[in-house]
Amino acid sequence: MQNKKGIPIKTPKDLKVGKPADKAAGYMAVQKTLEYMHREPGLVKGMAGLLKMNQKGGFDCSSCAWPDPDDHRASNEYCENGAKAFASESTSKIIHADFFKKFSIQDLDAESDHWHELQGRLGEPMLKKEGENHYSPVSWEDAFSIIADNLKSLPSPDAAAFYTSGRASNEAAYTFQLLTRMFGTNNLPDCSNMCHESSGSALTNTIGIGIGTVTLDDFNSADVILVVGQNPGTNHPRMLSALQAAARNGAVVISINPLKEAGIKGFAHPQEIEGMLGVKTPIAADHFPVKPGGDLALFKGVIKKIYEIDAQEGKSSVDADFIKEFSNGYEAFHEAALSADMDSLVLESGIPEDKITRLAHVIRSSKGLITCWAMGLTQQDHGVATIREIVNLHLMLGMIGKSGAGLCPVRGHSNVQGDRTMGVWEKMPSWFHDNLDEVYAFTSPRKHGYDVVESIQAMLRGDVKSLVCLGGNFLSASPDTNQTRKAIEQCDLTVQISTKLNRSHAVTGKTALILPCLVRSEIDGREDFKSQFITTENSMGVVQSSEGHNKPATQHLLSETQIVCGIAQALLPEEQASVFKRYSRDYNEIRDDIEKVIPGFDDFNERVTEPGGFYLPNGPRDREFTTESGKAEFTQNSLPGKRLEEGQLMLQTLRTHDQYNTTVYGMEDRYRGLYFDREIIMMNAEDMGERNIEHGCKVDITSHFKGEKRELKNFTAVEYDMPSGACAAYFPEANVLVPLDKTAAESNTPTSKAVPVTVDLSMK
Ligand SMILES: Nc1nc2c(c(=O)[nH]1)N[C@H]1C(S)=C(S)[C@@H](COP(=O)(O)OP(=O)(O)OC[C@H]3O[C@@H](n4cnc5c(=O)[nH]c(N)nc54)[C@H](O)[C@@H]3O)O[C@H]1N2
Ligand SMILES: Nc1nc2c(c(=O)[nH]1)N[C@H]1C(S)=C(S)[C@@H](COP(=O)(O)OP(=O)(O)OC[C@H]3O[C@@H](n4cnc5c(=O)[nH]c(N)nc54)[C@H](O)[C@@H]3O)O[C@H]1N2
Ligand code: SF4
Ligand SMILES: [Mo]
Repeated sequence: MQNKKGIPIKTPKDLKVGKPADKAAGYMAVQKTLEYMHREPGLVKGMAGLLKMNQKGGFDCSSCAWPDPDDHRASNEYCENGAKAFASESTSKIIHADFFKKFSIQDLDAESDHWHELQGRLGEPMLKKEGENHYSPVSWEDAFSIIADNLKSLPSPDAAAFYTSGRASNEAAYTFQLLTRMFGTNNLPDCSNMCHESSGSALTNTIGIGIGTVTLDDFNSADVILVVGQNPGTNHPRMLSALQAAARNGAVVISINPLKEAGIKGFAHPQEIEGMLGVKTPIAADHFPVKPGGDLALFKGVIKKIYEIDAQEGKSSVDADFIKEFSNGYEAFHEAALSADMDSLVLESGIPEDKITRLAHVIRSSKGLITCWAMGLTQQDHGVATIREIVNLHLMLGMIGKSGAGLCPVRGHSNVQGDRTMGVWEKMPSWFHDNLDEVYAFTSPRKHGYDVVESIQAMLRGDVKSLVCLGGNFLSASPDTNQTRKAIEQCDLTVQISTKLNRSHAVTGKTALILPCLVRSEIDGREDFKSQFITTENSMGVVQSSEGHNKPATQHLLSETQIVCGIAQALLPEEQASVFKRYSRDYNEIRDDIEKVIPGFDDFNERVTEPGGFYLPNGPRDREFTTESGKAEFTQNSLPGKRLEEGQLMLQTLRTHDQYNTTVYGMEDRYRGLYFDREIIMMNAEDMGERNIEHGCKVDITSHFKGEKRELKNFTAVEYDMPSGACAAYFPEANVLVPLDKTAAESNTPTSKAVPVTVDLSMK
């Protein structure tokens, strides 16, 4: 198959549906790794490069944020999807000026995300001038001064927004937020706003820190592990090794998810002989097919049942010592928990009472409980309340701050947690600003900035006119693609610091820049500049160094940090610019200043060169809770109530096994048995029957919010095992349906897992 420009693409439209896999990984994972290496960098370069991934002294996998083992590391410390990420970034295909001469931005926009991915690495800085439809080459110097001139001409610094995606290194993120604040705004939207913001909100207010409390080691001593609203087989594949080891040690792993995801059903370790032969370790001991958004009701049900069983058996499972010494608000929580109405909890969770009782028995007898979660919880209207209820469960049982127990929000991008630690947030606390002011002798702006949704709303109002993006794909990752497109096109300037082509290069402000950067596996150094390493922080708060060993894709590339420093030097007054000049010559200087501004980084440069890095302080691990009361807070969380009108289904938007967010590596969703089409909607058989929709039929999907309608036409309906009332389509194709203004309470996260829709047979 070829596209209209004669470029071969492999996007067969004919839908092939197979049987969902009953295990993850195994031999196919090895085969797929080899296929991707062959397609992109070539086998020799690819496999040699992989041996450096996640090794001490090597480079950190840029895909997900799952941690590496502290001590022993295998020589192949990666998974199929880590290998795909590496293959994608080390491809031998390069996009040069002739490519942009051939394709206008409209041509690029007409192509699929998969086609964008197949074109190769961005090779040199490119500029699209106002009124033109093509990009042409620009020097780095000119690019920096175009940005500086535009930003200086704005009516106020608050008319610019500075977006960060979670692959940026600590050094790049730190310099980026500093540049933004020295320029004079806190408009620092980031991908976290659309991701784990609900976890941050819930955890900060209850345990005093916005991140998880467990270490990888805790998985070895836990006896019950809940995996809630997460698909680790695809999105955090090596988490399955931790779950497999825990299961072999006798731990019970329980999945709570409307879908029975493959990795959780069984896992064949591709690097163990039995695994290669497909012998699987069953991981989930039990599966709870919760209704979409039914988790809050389920956890309330479990809590109520624990009290009931305690009363029946005359034996309390509550940790009274912990509650007394370390917590606040228990009595009110306890009273509210008892008064919850079990029938409504069963109805809202979709889980029968006897199953809730069974889950309560398992959790009640646990000596070490870990709860893991991801987007299935955070991207819900009541995501913050649900996570707070999980915190309640852990607090009442004293399951925090002891070996084998704790809270585990599993973070997305490889350095998304680090970027936040570095100050990429639109509302950093005042101590952070105080420290910045002291170290850099300036007055940082204190007014909170815009998050992602607020930035788009401000662009639509005309209040934000310039958007500078440190990585990511702002257009396709954001909700409501058509509104976001309009917002971006109204901007005067959009800047993308990127590695590979994506839709945000095709849908732009009047003037647009593509600034291509190095990837982590490449050497960041030149003849006049000693090669540098960078640092990252994983999902469990370990900070480590990462150094590339591969030759850069082209000689025109700069590192993210160099690019940020370049913009800062062109934009800021001399005294401030000189800081960035210093930083760009030696990243140790950046780390020395991070140490002064951010607690936990003492002797940063020294400690980070130790193999394996170091853990950041984490109060709750030692039962220190830095909330206002100084104690862990119990909360009361009410159920969301009715969320669907008659005839509506709840649509979730999720990832296939063959993509990294908006990067579509291939067209398969292997573990779900779905091949070769992304424009599909998975539905429950009964819901299809009621609508006279047969498997394979074309349907139109309409989302409903506050009387507004958003539509996607001609999607293919696929019968899939999930609770009635639920349906699923892929991110980013289905983002058109996600309303911009429908966000989670408190965190303002778009509710990408909770879109009320109607589905009808297509007319034509
Ligand atoms: N290979 C690969 N790895 C990745 C990514 C990628 O795209 N590709 N993305 C990275 C990023 S940024 C992130 S944030 C993570 C995302 O990791 P995940 O959160 O695992 O990603 P999703 O595909 O959004 O899957 C969400 C899961 O939640 C379930 N779910 C949906 N609604 C509900 C609900 O109401 N209740 C419950 N209990 N479950 C529900 C879905 O069925 C699905 O299994 O992965 C990271 N790692
Ligand atoms: N409907 C729906 N929408 C969602 C979600 C969902 O589940 N459903 N998930 C949300 C979540 S959890 C997230 S995190 C966001 C993701 O939002 P983003 O982080 O904005 O999106 P990505 O697809 O991860 O960004 C991919 C692009 O980043 C660039 N890139 C890759 N590596 C690097 C690098 O090392 N440096 C730099 N500078 N650039 C690089 C490449 O050009 C690539 O095209 O999407 C959110 N949107
Ligand atoms: S689990 Fe995540 S960090 Fe580890 S190799 Fe796989 S994709 Fe990379
Ligand atoms: Mo994410």
